[in-house]
Amino acid sequence: MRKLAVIHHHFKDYVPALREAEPRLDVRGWHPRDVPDDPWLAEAEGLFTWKIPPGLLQRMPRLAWIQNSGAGMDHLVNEPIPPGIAVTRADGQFGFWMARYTVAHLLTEAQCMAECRAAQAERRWSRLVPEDLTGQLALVYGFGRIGRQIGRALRELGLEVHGFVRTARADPEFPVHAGWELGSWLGRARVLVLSAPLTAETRGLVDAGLLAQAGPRLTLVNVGRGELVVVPDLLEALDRGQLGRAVLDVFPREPLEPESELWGHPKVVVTPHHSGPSTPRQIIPDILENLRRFAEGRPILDPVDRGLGY
Ligand code: OXD
Repeated sequence: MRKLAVIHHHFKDYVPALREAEPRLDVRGWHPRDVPDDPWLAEAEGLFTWKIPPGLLQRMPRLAWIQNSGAGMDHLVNEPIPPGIAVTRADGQFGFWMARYTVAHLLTEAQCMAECRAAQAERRWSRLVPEDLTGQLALVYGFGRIGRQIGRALRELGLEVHGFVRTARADPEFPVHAGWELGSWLGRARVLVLSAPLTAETRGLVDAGLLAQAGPRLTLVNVGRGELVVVPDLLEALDRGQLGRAVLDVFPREPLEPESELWGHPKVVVTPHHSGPSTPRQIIPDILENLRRFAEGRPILDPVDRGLGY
Protein backbone atom coordinates (compact mmCIF):
# COMPACT_ATOMS: atom_id res chain seq x y z
CA MET A 1 0.00 0.00 0.00
CA ARG A 2 1.49 3.36 -1.01
CA LYS A 3 2.00 5.90 1.72
CA LEU A 4 0.87 9.51 1.58
CA ALA A 5 2.05 11.81 4.36
CA VAL A 6 -0.08 14.84 5.15
CA ILE A 7 1.99 17.55 6.78
CA HIS A 8 -0.47 20.36 7.07
CA HIS A 9 -1.94 22.73 9.64
CA HIS A 10 -5.38 21.28 8.75
CA PHE A 11 -4.23 17.66 8.69
CA LYS A 12 -7.15 16.62 10.90
CA ASP A 13 -9.53 17.61 8.11
CA TYR A 14 -7.44 16.35 5.23
CA VAL A 15 -6.42 12.90 6.51
CA PRO A 16 -9.95 11.42 6.74
CA ALA A 17 -11.02 13.15 3.53
CA LEU A 18 -8.01 11.79 1.60
CA ARG A 19 -8.53 8.29 3.05
CA GLU A 20 -12.12 8.37 1.95
CA ALA A 21 -11.22 9.70 -1.50
CA GLU A 22 -8.65 6.94 -2.10
CA PRO A 23 -8.99 4.03 0.35
CA ARG A 24 -6.10 2.18 -1.31
CA LEU A 25 -3.65 4.62 0.26
CA ASP A 26 -2.05 4.53 3.68
CA VAL A 27 -2.57 8.17 4.73
CA ARG A 28 -1.11 9.61 7.93
CA GLY A 29 -0.88 13.21 9.01
CA TRP A 30 0.83 15.65 11.34
CA HIS A 31 0.89 19.35 12.01
CA PRO A 32 4.01 20.93 10.40
CA ARG A 33 5.16 21.91 13.91
CA ASP A 34 4.99 18.34 15.25
CA VAL A 35 6.38 16.04 12.61
CA PRO A 36 7.66 13.05 14.61
CA ASP A 37 10.78 11.04 14.10
CA ASP A 38 8.74 8.21 12.64
CA PRO A 39 10.28 5.54 10.33
CA TRP A 40 6.95 5.49 8.43
CA LEU A 41 7.88 8.87 6.95
CA ALA A 42 11.04 7.45 5.38
CA GLU A 43 8.82 4.99 3.53
CA ALA A 44 6.26 7.52 2.27
CA GLU A 45 6.22 8.14 -1.47
CA GLY A 46 3.73 11.01 -1.40
CA LEU A 47 3.44 14.27 0.52
CA PHE A 48 0.40 16.53 0.76
CA THR A 49 1.50 19.85 2.18
CA TRP A 50 1.56 23.64 2.06
CA LYS A 51 4.85 24.93 3.51
CA ILE A 52 7.44 22.18 3.85
CA PRO A 53 9.00 22.11 7.33
CA PRO A 54 12.80 22.52 7.26
CA GLY A 55 14.66 19.23 6.91
CA LEU A 56 11.54 17.19 6.09
CA LEU A 57 12.52 16.26 2.55
CA GLN A 58 15.83 14.77 3.68
CA ARG A 59 13.81 12.47 5.91
CA MET A 60 11.69 11.25 3.00
CA PRO A 61 14.15 9.50 0.64
CA ARG A 62 11.40 7.63 -1.24
CA LEU A 63 9.36 10.73 -2.01
CA ALA A 64 8.07 10.79 -5.61
CA TRP A 65 5.15 13.25 -5.47
CA ILE A 66 4.42 16.47 -3.61
CA GLN A 67 0.85 17.73 -3.82
CA ASN A 68 0.60 21.38 -2.86
CA SER A 69 -2.62 22.11 -0.99
CA GLY A 70 -3.33 25.28 -2.93
CA ALA A 71 -2.95 27.09 -6.23
CA GLY A 72 0.13 29.25 -5.54
CA MET A 73 3.59 27.70 -5.70
CA ASP A 74 5.72 30.72 -4.83
CA HIS A 75 6.42 29.42 -1.31
CA LEU A 76 7.98 26.26 -2.81
CA VAL A 77 10.25 27.93 -5.35
CA ASN A 78 13.31 28.00 -3.12
CA GLU A 79 12.76 24.57 -1.59
CA PRO A 80 15.53 22.09 -2.39
CA ILE A 81 13.14 19.65 -4.08
CA PRO A 82 15.05 17.02 -6.08
CA PRO A 83 14.18 17.29 -9.80
CA GLY A 84 12.76 13.74 -10.00
CA ILE A 85 9.88 14.57 -7.65
CA ALA A 86 6.64 15.57 -9.38
CA VAL A 87 5.10 18.65 -7.79
CA THR A 88 1.45 19.40 -8.45
CA ARG A 89 -0.74 22.33 -7.50
CA ALA A 90 -4.45 22.44 -6.78
CA ASP A 91 -6.58 25.26 -8.00
CA GLY A 92 -9.68 23.27 -7.15
CA GLN A 93 -12.79 25.36 -7.20
CA PHE A 94 -10.87 28.61 -6.71
CA GLY A 95 -11.96 29.92 -10.10
CA PHE A 96 -15.62 29.82 -9.08
CA TRP A 97 -14.91 31.37 -5.71
CA MET A 98 -12.74 34.12 -7.08
CA ALA A 99 -15.28 34.82 -9.80
CA ARG A 100 -17.94 35.24 -7.11
CA TYR A 101 -15.60 37.48 -5.14
CA THR A 102 -14.82 39.69 -8.13
CA VAL A 103 -18.43 39.95 -9.22
CA ALA A 104 -19.60 40.69 -5.67
CA HIS A 105 -17.19 43.59 -5.30
CA LEU A 106 -17.81 44.98 -8.75
CA LEU A 107 -21.59 44.81 -8.36
CA THR A 108 -21.38 46.44 -4.97
CA GLU A 109 -20.07 49.47 -6.82
CA ALA A 110 -22.22 49.26 -9.92
CA GLN A 111 -25.46 48.73 -8.01
CA CYS A 112 -24.61 51.60 -5.60
CA MET A 113 -24.99 49.30 -2.61
CA ALA A 114 -23.23 51.58 -0.11
CA GLU A 115 -25.31 54.57 -1.20
CA CYS A 116 -28.53 52.53 -0.97
CA ARG A 117 -27.68 51.40 2.56
CA ALA A 118 -26.81 54.96 3.56
CA ALA A 119 -30.07 56.26 2.10
CA GLN A 120 -32.03 53.51 3.86
CA ALA A 121 -30.43 54.37 7.17
CA GLU A 122 -31.72 57.94 6.71
CA ARG A 123 -35.17 56.73 5.43
CA ARG A 124 -34.42 58.72 2.32
CA TRP A 125 -35.88 57.76 -1.10
CA SER A 126 -32.83 58.33 -3.26
CA ARG A 127 -33.03 58.04 -7.04
CA LEU A 128 -29.81 56.16 -7.50
CA VAL A 129 -29.14 54.87 -11.00
CA PRO A 130 -27.02 51.73 -11.20
CA GLU A 131 -23.99 51.83 -13.45
CA ASP A 132 -24.40 49.99 -16.74
CA LEU A 133 -21.46 47.60 -17.03
CA THR A 134 -22.46 46.45 -20.51
CA GLY A 135 -19.58 46.68 -22.94
CA GLN A 136 -17.17 48.03 -20.35
CA LEU A 137 -13.68 46.63 -20.44
CA ALA A 138 -12.47 43.99 -17.96
CA LEU A 139 -8.82 42.93 -18.00
CA VAL A 140 -7.83 39.69 -16.30
CA TYR A 141 -4.11 39.32 -15.77
CA GLY A 142 -3.28 35.64 -15.30
CA PHE A 143 -5.61 33.67 -17.50
CA GLY A 144 -5.26 30.03 -16.47
CA ARG A 145 -8.15 28.03 -15.02
CA ILE A 146 -8.84 30.62 -12.34
CA GLY A 147 -8.54 33.71 -14.51
CA ARG A 148 -10.74 32.22 -17.20
CA GLN A 149 -13.49 31.46 -14.71
CA ILE A 150 -13.34 35.05 -13.50
CA GLY A 151 -13.43 36.19 -17.13
CA ARG A 152 -16.53 34.10 -17.81
CA ALA A 153 -18.36 35.55 -14.84
CA LEU A 154 -17.50 39.11 -15.88
CA ARG A 155 -18.63 38.35 -19.41
CA GLU A 156 -21.98 37.20 -18.00
CA LEU A 157 -22.33 40.65 -16.46
CA GLY A 158 -21.96 42.12 -19.92
CA LEU A 159 -18.36 43.27 -19.76
CA GLU A 160 -15.91 42.86 -22.63
CA VAL A 161 -13.22 40.60 -21.22
CA HIS A 162 -9.57 40.38 -22.27
CA GLY A 163 -7.08 37.94 -20.77
CA PHE A 164 -3.35 38.51 -20.27
CA VAL A 165 -0.76 35.74 -20.07
CA ARG A 166 3.03 35.37 -20.36
CA THR A 167 2.92 34.69 -24.08
CA ALA A 168 0.02 35.79 -26.30
CA ARG A 169 -1.95 32.90 -27.79
CA ALA A 170 -4.98 32.31 -29.93
CA ASP A 171 -7.93 31.45 -27.75
CA PRO A 172 -11.35 30.26 -28.90
CA GLU A 173 -13.21 32.08 -26.15
CA PHE A 174 -11.55 35.40 -25.32
CA PRO A 175 -8.97 37.76 -26.76
CA VAL A 176 -5.77 36.81 -24.94
CA HIS A 177 -2.75 39.11 -25.03
CA ALA A 178 0.84 39.03 -23.85
CA GLY A 179 1.28 40.43 -20.35
CA TRP A 180 3.51 43.28 -21.54
CA GLU A 181 0.57 44.74 -23.47
CA LEU A 182 -1.45 45.37 -20.32
CA GLY A 183 -0.49 49.04 -19.99
CA SER A 184 -1.84 49.95 -23.39
CA TRP A 185 -5.32 48.63 -22.44
CA LEU A 186 -5.49 50.02 -18.96
CA GLY A 187 -6.68 53.55 -19.72
CA ARG A 188 -10.03 52.27 -21.05
CA ALA A 189 -10.57 49.54 -18.47
CA ARG A 190 -13.28 49.49 -15.82
CA VAL A 191 -11.73 46.63 -13.89
CA LEU A 192 -8.33 44.94 -13.72
CA VAL A 193 -8.27 41.58 -11.97
CA LEU A 194 -4.94 40.09 -10.93
CA SER A 195 -5.10 36.30 -10.79
CA ALA A 196 -1.51 35.56 -11.74
CA PRO A 197 1.04 33.52 -9.80
CA LEU A 198 3.92 35.30 -8.13
CA THR A 199 7.02 34.87 -10.31
CA ALA A 200 10.07 36.99 -11.10
CA GLU A 201 8.05 38.40 -13.98
CA THR A 202 4.89 39.32 -12.06
CA ARG A 203 6.46 40.66 -8.86
CA GLY A 204 5.81 44.40 -8.70
CA LEU A 205 3.71 44.34 -11.87
CA VAL A 206 1.35 47.04 -10.65
CA ASP A 207 3.71 49.90 -9.94
CA ALA A 208 3.72 53.65 -10.49
CA GLY A 209 4.61 53.19 -14.16
CA LEU A 210 1.64 50.94 -14.88
CA LEU A 211 -0.76 52.90 -12.70
CA ALA A 212 0.11 56.08 -14.59
CA GLN A 213 -1.73 54.49 -17.52
CA ALA A 214 -4.88 53.71 -15.51
CA GLY A 215 -8.09 55.72 -15.61
CA PRO A 216 -9.98 57.24 -12.66
CA ARG A 217 -12.84 54.72 -12.96
CA LEU A 218 -10.60 51.67 -12.78
CA THR A 219 -11.16 49.18 -9.98
CA LEU A 220 -8.20 46.95 -9.23
CA VAL A 221 -9.05 43.53 -7.79
CA ASN A 222 -6.15 41.43 -6.51
CA VAL A 223 -6.85 37.76 -5.80
CA GLY A 224 -3.38 36.61 -6.90
CA ARG A 225 -0.50 37.51 -4.61
CA GLY A 226 0.14 40.67 -2.63
CA GLU A 227 3.59 41.14 -4.14
CA LEU A 228 2.08 41.71 -7.58
CA VAL A 229 1.26 45.22 -6.38
CA VAL A 230 3.69 47.86 -5.12
CA VAL A 231 1.55 49.08 -2.24
CA PRO A 232 3.09 52.57 -1.75
CA ASP A 233 2.66 53.22 -5.50
CA LEU A 234 -0.94 52.05 -5.32
CA LEU A 235 -1.71 54.32 -2.36
CA GLU A 236 -0.17 57.27 -4.12
CA ALA A 237 -2.10 56.58 -7.31
CA LEU A 238 -5.37 56.26 -5.36
CA ASP A 239 -4.70 59.54 -3.55
CA ARG A 240 -4.01 61.26 -6.83
CA GLY A 241 -7.22 59.84 -8.36
CA GLN A 242 -5.27 57.89 -10.96
CA LEU A 243 -7.53 54.93 -10.35
CA GLY A 244 -10.86 54.58 -8.60
CA ARG A 245 -10.63 51.82 -6.05
CA ALA A 246 -8.67 48.78 -5.00
CA VAL A 247 -10.16 45.55 -3.70
CA LEU A 248 -7.36 43.56 -2.13
CA ASP A 249 -7.60 40.01 -0.84
CA VAL A 250 -3.85 39.35 -0.71
CA PHE A 251 -0.94 41.30 0.74
CA PRO A 252 2.84 41.15 0.71
CA ARG A 253 2.69 40.25 4.42
CA GLU A 254 -0.22 38.34 5.86
CA PRO A 255 -1.97 38.88 8.12
CA LEU A 256 -1.91 42.53 7.03
CA GLU A 257 -0.11 44.55 9.73
CA PRO A 258 -2.55 46.53 11.95
CA GLU A 259 -0.63 49.74 11.19
CA SER A 260 -1.02 49.38 7.40
CA GLU A 261 -2.52 52.43 5.74
CA LEU A 262 -4.60 50.13 3.57
CA TRP A 263 -7.04 49.33 6.41
CA GLY A 264 -8.36 52.85 6.70
CA HIS A 265 -8.07 54.09 3.14
CA PRO A 266 -11.48 55.18 1.80
CA LYS A 267 -10.77 53.80 -1.65
CA VAL A 268 -9.47 50.42 -0.52
CA VAL A 269 -11.38 47.29 0.42
CA VAL A 270 -9.32 44.86 2.51
CA THR A 271 -10.43 41.24 2.78
CA PRO A 272 -8.59 38.48 4.68
CA HIS A 273 -7.30 36.25 1.84
CA HIS A 274 -10.66 34.55 1.65
CA SER A 275 -11.48 34.80 -2.05
CA GLY A 276 -10.57 31.14 -2.61
CA PRO A 277 -11.09 29.04 0.50
CA SER A 278 -8.85 25.94 0.70
CA THR A 279 -10.79 23.08 2.23
CA PRO A 280 -10.86 19.36 1.43
CA ARG A 281 -14.17 19.92 -0.32
CA GLN A 282 -12.53 22.40 -2.71
CA ILE A 283 -9.18 20.70 -3.17
CA ILE A 284 -9.84 16.95 -3.26
CA PRO A 285 -12.04 16.76 -6.37
CA ASP A 286 -9.25 18.54 -8.22
CA ILE A 287 -6.55 16.04 -7.19
CA LEU A 288 -8.65 12.87 -7.38
CA GLU A 289 -7.14 11.65 -10.64
CA ASN A 290 -3.62 11.99 -9.28
CA LEU A 291 -4.58 10.30 -6.01
CA ARG A 292 -5.82 7.38 -8.09
CA ARG A 293 -2.69 7.36 -10.24
CA PHE A 294 -0.48 7.56 -7.17
CA ALA A 295 -2.29 4.61 -5.54
CA GLU A 296 -1.82 2.60 -8.73
CA GLY A 297 1.82 3.61 -9.20
CA ARG A 298 1.07 5.39 -12.49
CA PRO A 299 2.66 8.71 -13.55
CA ILE A 300 1.30 11.87 -11.96
CA LEU A 301 -0.46 14.30 -14.32
CA ASP A 302 0.30 18.02 -14.85
CA PRO A 303 3.36 18.53 -12.65
CA VAL A 304 4.28 22.21 -12.39
CA ASP A 305 7.15 23.69 -14.32
CA ARG A 306 9.37 24.75 -11.46
CA GLY A 307 11.44 26.93 -13.77
CA LEU A 308 8.38 29.02 -14.53
CA GLY A 309 7.12 28.89 -10.96
CA TYR A 310 3.63 27.52 -11.75
C1 OXD B 1 -3.37 29.41 -2.79
C2 OXD B 1 -3.80 30.36 -1.75
O1 OXD B 1 -2.40 29.68 -3.49
O2 OXD B 1 -4.58 29.96 -0.89
O3 OXD B 1 -4.00 28.37 -2.93
O4 OXD B 1 -3.37 31.51 -1.77
